[in-house]
Amino acid sequence: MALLTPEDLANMTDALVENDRLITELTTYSLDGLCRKIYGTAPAKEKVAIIPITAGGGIIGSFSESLLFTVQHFGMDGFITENTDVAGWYEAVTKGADIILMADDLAYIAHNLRNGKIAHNQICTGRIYAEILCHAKGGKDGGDDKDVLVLGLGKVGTPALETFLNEKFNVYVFDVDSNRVNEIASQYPVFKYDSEKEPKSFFKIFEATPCPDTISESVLKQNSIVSTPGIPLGISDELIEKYNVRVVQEPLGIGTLSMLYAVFDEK
Ligand code: NAI
Ligand code: PYL
Ligand code: MG
Repeated sequence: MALLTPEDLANMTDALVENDRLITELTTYSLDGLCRKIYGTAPAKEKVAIIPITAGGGIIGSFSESLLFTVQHFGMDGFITENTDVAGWYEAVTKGADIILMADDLAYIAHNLRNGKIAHNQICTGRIYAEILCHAKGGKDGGDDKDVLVLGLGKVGTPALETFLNEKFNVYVFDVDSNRVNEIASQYPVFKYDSEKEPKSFFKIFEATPCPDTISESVLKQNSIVSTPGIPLGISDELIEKYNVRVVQEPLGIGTLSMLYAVFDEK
């Protein structure tokens, strides 16, 4: 898994606020409103403990702080444990935490200690960025278009394409790894996207790769919407401007809110 850097998180607070505004404009739902709708859950004054984890590559500067910002920005009570790892877990539980957030290099999880629910960042991130596109309205621009392009078929892209299929989208897929494309096409009713044999442009594009410039001019329409957790951003500034592309992308908070709603109690 590609790991975040402190640089990726430098503008995270502004990005979360700006993306929430854009999501509301595109879907008519605020980010927490959309999470509430798709998971059917709601916060109930849970206390969220964030435990810094030193395993593997260790503490990422601003990681825990970005999680705390997300928790508090959406009106929840949270704290970062003073201790790390196992001592941090002990501290979290003895201070009355209801939900634990913690990440090592392989998994970033939310665990609700009261109801036992557990959520994985890659799954919840794929789901929420896909749901944003499913709920995006475009009127005459093509918001009701049921075609979507999914670029990157890894741990985030796969739950995204499952979300699109559940919402009855025609899902076109591409991955630089052709074995992965074949594997996905053998398991799901998707179309393999081939830019040379059958070029096609899309109003809705989902991207989850760790590479820049994965979104080429040929797949864009005027006013396309790109929903992408991928870091770095897969579309150039030049193409964003030329096609007036609306881009939903933020490094940590959107996926984190999705994880929290995945473990809250049903409303
Ligand atoms: P992964 O490694 O499981 O999957 C990435 C997929 O992209 C692979 O199948 C790979 O073959 C494919 N790929 C690589 N280069 C490509 C290219 N040029 N064109 C098409 N496909 C290409 O990674 P994962 O966990 O799915 O993460 C994807 C991205 O999302 C990473 O950049 C990760 O850091 C980011 N991420 C962001 C989050 C957020 O909240 N913004 C949360 C979780 C992950
Ligand atoms: C959570 C993400 C999204 C993209 N890549 C994943 C990543 O960077 N994982 C590593 C997180 C490690 C956190 C570190 C800390 O500060 O507690 N152990
Ligand atoms: Mg995110």
